[in-house]
Amino acid sequence: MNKVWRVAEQFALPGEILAVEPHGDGNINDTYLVTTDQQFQPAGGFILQRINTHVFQSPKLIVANMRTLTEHIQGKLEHEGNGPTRRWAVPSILPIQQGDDFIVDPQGDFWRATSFIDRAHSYGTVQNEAHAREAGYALGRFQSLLSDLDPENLHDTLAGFHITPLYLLKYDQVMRRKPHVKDSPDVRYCHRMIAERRQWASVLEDAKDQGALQVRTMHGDPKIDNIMICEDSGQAVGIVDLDTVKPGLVQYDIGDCLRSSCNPLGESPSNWDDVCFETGLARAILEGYVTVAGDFLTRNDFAYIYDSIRLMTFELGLRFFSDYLAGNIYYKIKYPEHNLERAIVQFKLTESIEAQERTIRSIIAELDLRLNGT
Ligand code: GN1
Ligand code: MG
Repeated sequence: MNKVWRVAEQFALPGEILAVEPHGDGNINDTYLVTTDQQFQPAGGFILQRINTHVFQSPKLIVANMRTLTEHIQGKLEHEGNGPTRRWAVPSILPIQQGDDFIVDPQGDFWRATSFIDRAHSYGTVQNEAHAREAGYALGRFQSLLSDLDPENLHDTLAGFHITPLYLLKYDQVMRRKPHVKDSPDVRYCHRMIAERRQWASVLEDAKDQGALQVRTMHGDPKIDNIMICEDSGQAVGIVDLDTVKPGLVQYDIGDCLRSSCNPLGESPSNWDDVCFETGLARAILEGYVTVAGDFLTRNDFAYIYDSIRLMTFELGLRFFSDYLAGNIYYKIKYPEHNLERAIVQFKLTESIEAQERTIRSIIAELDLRLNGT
């Protein structure tokens, strides 16, 4: 019996474990799907994760945040009464037999389990416009359910997450250590992309400091892989991966969702010259988003959507590239140049967004007008 299986057995399960298999494609934590012989979970199984404590240094705070937000959402869903009739699910933390929320094994690894969303799965890339619309709906629905959860009630599980100027500082620090990477046109391209955009990279933080944007509760990682689609209806039924739910800007979420969902080739295509930001998909996502987010979005929120899409894409390129320079200590990699290639993909996507600024801004303006009038 392997180690993961032994950990899985410590959770409070009425049935026998049938299988423990690696699940998903996460870049940080190790994720397993545990299948049980009883239908105690609607899906007959649950998700078990080993939290990467190099990244999340206080994993107990993640579990505490998850409790806070699932209780908040469940409470709202129960009181919705005549509200949206669509199915919506939120993963909840599963207790261990001794009643605690997590396990620290003898090696010091931190494990937690969450319920599985039944009859639903996610996709690594966007499938079509209907899928994109559902992704937008999911983000709006999630944010709207959390729009009255005071961010002060949540811990900061990952300090500095999505604060782009801090990623620039990290990049500068790595560069000062003179990293041992081979010089190449690809590496020079990445340095140039960063140098040309660093003045602008504080755009969201400046808007926050000036009071134009307000800190709310965010998901932090609403990429297409984390959006669950119902197998029966094709509708979005939830967002998973709640580790980075914490105080932040809704713009980080909007930008991250669009950078991921409008790139049909995904984060690791073999030919990055074909990487393109599809504005038809962007329209579909934002249309789905505003059907549920219209209630809490301000005009300023709309004003910064274009910058947020461009910035979150650029930021992920900067984060991948800095990790490549630092010796690949943050993201899991499959081969030595993986983070460099991931960075180039995000930078190509950034250029594609910039080349279509006018079209993207006009989609946003049209939706703003539709919702808020002149
Ligand atoms: C990481 O581990 P995963 O795949 O859920 C990262 C996100 C990135 C994403 C890119 C905590 O998420 O910010 O957008 O990779 N999560 C963290 O695929 O850094
Ligand atoms: Mg994640």
